[in-house]
Amino acid sequence: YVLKDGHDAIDKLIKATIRILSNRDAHVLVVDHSASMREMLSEQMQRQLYRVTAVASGRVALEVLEESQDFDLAIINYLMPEMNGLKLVEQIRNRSELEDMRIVGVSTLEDRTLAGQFLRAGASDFLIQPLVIEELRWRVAQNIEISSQIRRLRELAARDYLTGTYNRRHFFEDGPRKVALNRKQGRGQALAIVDIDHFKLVNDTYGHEVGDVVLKAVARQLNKYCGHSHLLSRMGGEEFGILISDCSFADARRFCEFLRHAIEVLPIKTDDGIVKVTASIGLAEIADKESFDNYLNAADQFLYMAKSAGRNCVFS
Ligand code: GH3
Ligand code: MG
Ligand code: MG
Ligand code: MG
Repeated sequence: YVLKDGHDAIDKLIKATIRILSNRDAHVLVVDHSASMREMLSEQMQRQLYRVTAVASGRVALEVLEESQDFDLAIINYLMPEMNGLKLVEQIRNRSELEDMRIVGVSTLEDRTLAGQFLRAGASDFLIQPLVIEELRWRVAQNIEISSQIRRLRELAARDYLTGTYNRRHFFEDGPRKVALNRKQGRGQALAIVDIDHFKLVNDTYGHEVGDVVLKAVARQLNKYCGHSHLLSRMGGEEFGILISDCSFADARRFCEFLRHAIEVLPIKTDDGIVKVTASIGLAEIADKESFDNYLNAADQFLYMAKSAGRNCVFS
C-alpha cells in the first residue's frame, strides 16, 4: 500500500515536471519596484527554466514591450511610483499585439477591491502579497500553459492543411500589417501570385493524389526560398501569394524569375514516376498607399498576361 502511494506521488511529480518542462524557455517579464521582490521572482522563474526580464517601473516595462513582443507572461505589482500596476495593465491591454500575453497582478490585501480591478483591466490572474511560493509557481505555470496553447491554436489556424504554408486567412491578416511596417521603415516591397500551369491536366492525367503531391512539392520549393523573409501563402487551389519584403523592384523581379526557374527544373517524385510542372507569376510593385487588395488585383492582372503570353513566365 505504501509502495502504491509512493508510485502515485512519483507519478504526480513526473506529470508536474513535464508540465513545467514543456514550457521551458517561456519568457516572463517581472515588473516590481522592490529590488528584493524582483530578485526573488526572477529566481523562482529561473527555477522553472523560464527566461526572465525584470524591470522596476511601468515606463521601462512599456519600453521593453515595445522592443519585444515575445513575452508569454508578465507579473506586475500594484504598488509602484509614477505608474501603478493597474495603469500599466490598462496600457498593455491597449496594444493589440500584446493581447496573448498573460498578466498576473500582485498586491497586498490592504485594498480588497484590487483583485477585481486588476482582472477588469485585463489581468489574467491575481496573487496576494506576501506570496506563497507554491501558489506563485503553479499560477504562473498554468497561465504560461494557456498562452502556449493559444499560440499553438493560432499557428494551426494560420496554416494550410495540405501544404503547411500559411493560408489565405493569415495572408490577408498579416499581409497588410507587414506592408504597413515595410512602408514605415522605407523598405521596398512587392506582391507576387504564383499559379501552376495547366494544373488541371496534372489531376486529369495522374489523379488527384498525385496532384496533391505536386502541390506539396511546389509549396516546399517556394518555401525554401521565401523562408522567413517573404510571406508565402497558399491562396487557394494551385495558387500561391508572396509578399516580397525589403527588396528593390528589380530584385523582386529577379527573385520571381528565380522561383519560376526553380519550379521548372524541380523533378517531383510521385507514385507515377517523376512529374514536372511550370508556373506563371504576376508581380506588382507596392509603391503607393493603395490597399493590399488593390495590389493583389494588379498582380492578378499581370498573372493573366503571363498566362496569355504562353505561361511559364513572369509579368510585372
Ligand atoms: P492555368 O494554366 O490557366 O492556370 O490552368 P490550370 O489548369 O492550372 O487552372 P484551372 O483554374 O483551370 O484549374 C485548377 C485546378 O486545380 C482545378 C482543381 O481541380 C485543381 N485543384 C485545386 N485545389 C486542389 C487540391 O487541393 N488538390 C488537387 N489535386 N487539385 C486541386
Ligand atoms: Mg486558372
Ligand atoms: Mg493554374
Ligand atoms: Mg489558378
